[in-house]
Amino acid sequence: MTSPITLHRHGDVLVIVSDNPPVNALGAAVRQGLESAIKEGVADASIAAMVIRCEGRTFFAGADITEFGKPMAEPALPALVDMIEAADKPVIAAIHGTALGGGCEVALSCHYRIAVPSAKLGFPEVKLGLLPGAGGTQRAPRLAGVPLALEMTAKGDPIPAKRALDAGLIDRLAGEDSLEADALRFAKEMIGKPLPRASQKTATPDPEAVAAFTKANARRFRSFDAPAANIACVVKATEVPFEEGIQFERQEFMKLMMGVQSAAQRHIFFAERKAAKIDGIADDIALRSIKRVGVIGAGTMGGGISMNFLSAGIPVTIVEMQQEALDRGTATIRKNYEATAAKGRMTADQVAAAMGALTPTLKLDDLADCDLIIEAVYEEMGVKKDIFGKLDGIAKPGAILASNTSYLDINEIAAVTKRPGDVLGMHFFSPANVMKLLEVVRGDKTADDVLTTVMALAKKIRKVAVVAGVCHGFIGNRMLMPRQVEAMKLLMEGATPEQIDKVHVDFGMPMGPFQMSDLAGVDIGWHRDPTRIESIRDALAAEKRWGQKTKAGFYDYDDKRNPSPSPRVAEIIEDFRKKTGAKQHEVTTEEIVERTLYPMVNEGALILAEGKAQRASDIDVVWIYGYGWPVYRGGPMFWADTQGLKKIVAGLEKHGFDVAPLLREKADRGERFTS
Ligand code: T1G
Repeated sequence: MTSPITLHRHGDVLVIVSDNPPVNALGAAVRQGLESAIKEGVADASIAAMVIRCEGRTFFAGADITEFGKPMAEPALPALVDMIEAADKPVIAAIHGTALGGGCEVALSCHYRIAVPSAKLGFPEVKLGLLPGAGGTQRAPRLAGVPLALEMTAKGDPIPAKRALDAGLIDRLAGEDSLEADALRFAKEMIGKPLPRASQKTATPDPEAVAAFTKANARRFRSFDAPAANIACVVKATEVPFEEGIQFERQEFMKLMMGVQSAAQRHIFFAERKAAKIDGIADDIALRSIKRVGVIGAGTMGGGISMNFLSAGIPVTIVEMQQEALDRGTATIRKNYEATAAKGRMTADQVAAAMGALTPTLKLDDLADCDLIIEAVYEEMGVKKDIFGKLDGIAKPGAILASNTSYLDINEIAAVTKRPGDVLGMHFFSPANVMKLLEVVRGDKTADDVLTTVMALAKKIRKVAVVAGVCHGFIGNRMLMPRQVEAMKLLMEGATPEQIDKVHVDFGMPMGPFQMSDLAGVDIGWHRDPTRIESIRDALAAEKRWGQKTKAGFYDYDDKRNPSPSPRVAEIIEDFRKKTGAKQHEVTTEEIVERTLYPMVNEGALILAEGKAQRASDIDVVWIYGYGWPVYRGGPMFWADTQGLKKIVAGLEKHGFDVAPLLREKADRGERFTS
């Protein structure tokens, strides 16, 4: 097999080139090629300097994550970077794209670094539950100081080349189109000069910065193991000699690598990318061109959906029935953009461009030139059928017709059109311009190119898309239902809303079932007859305890929407317990987990067996990006695997649930849902 590393002589400079698509990951072949190239360059007296660069879209984007958990082939990355730094002639890293993780560590081990202005450098390992394990935590603070090293390693966001230059992480900027030539020139200039080695510099202690950084990020880092380990390594770099710091880094890296959190976060890294693939459809299928999007409904969802496309530079025609609603909707879009601009995340020009690409109208006919039309109106099948019937006569041939419905039957909606192949669901999560998840609901007749076009468009509008089959609630909301049903039953049997919510928040969810209900609206799906009180929810709704929006739901809320347990809700629950004669008992945390989280896994197994999700990891992606399931637990199906499926089955049986056949089958065979 040919090596991904090739050597090119330019006079007395050896250029070492890596060509390992898609991101020049530092897999075994790359490491072996680099090792022999450096050895050759060092041994060859006619070589006076070396340049390391990469073909394709980026400099090394890190270690090859697919190699983790398997025996690591020699040379290991830490040894390789030490060898580069030990070279007795200048080695220059020529950086473009994103020098990330081990790629950034290779760069820091070089004597000099030159980058194009558009390049970025970063240590995203913490997002995989890890830390830079090849000297990054020791070299970065020596080159750029503790504050930037803390930010880069413990938060994991890349920095632009200019900031890296100002901080001393790189030495020069190259021309955007002359990286190799500029790197060669730089190399020749450095021949014969003393060799700067990051490991020989000193990292200056900065306890105030460490304390401030740790305090400022305490909430964000809550429950994660990796950020604290990154901070500890950076601090260690200021306290002990380099070699000792490296030992400490290695020890902390291995602890994280062997831990469940990193396995979970690496699982989600690949799961998110796998979700974009549709089994059985060729990768090279021609996509439809989406130049203009129509959105029907300028309410919260319609407005948020429109912003996704406007922010991606795709013009939107937004339709409402009443001028007042249309004006309110467009004003809300503008207000949201202006709020983003006020935070410095958009310029006034960008706001103007986005709003300039928005065409408000009262006429459905104005959607005739749209390539994709997304209906985001009232969640009622009759209303949706009426709209799709009209769209069938208005939309141009080839236009894709999508419904934002959160659980209704896409096949039924498609059936009112003469073009069911062009119809599918695009289920955005509120707030639609913020939440990353998009459930793409594939109807029985949805054409392959329609599906792949929408999946590709999802990436363009920076959504994480998951294909769902048609069923009540698709994937996420379908799994939410058993959780909510059981949570209500637990109230009847002695638990309180705050007790149940606390179990979920302690587990790592952003909120529990009742906090979520108050946020979404207790009255969602309520029959709206205050005289018909058949459940605790009916009783709350009848008293206009509709949640945060009425400052009362399962909790009472102050003006700042801070929740407090509600004596009135306790009374209502007590009344219902008495009325129904529900048997009371001491509800434990374990029971709450078994009766609210296990049934979700059970439902996930049914969804898989019915083919409503392509793979278990897709279900995990839905819950991470749609509901805030803690990424360090990897999603419901991965989490079930870590608990052991036998334990899940036993817990479900203990509480009288019907165990999904696929779940039982896997448990009996000692199998996992996720790899
Ligand atoms: N290893 C293996 N495969 C990788 C990979 C990696 N590091 N990065 C990306 N891929 C695959 C990815 O799965 C996808 O595959 C394809 O490349 C395109 O990726 C010792 C321990 C670089 C910003 O965490 O952030 O170094 O789906 O769709 O949107 O200290 O990929 O096509 O089959 O994401 O243009 C640290 C992770 C590793 C960087 C490009 N590095 N990658 O984004 O493409 S740990 C990272 C990214 C480490 C050392 C430590 C992004 C990207 P497929 P993509 P993109």
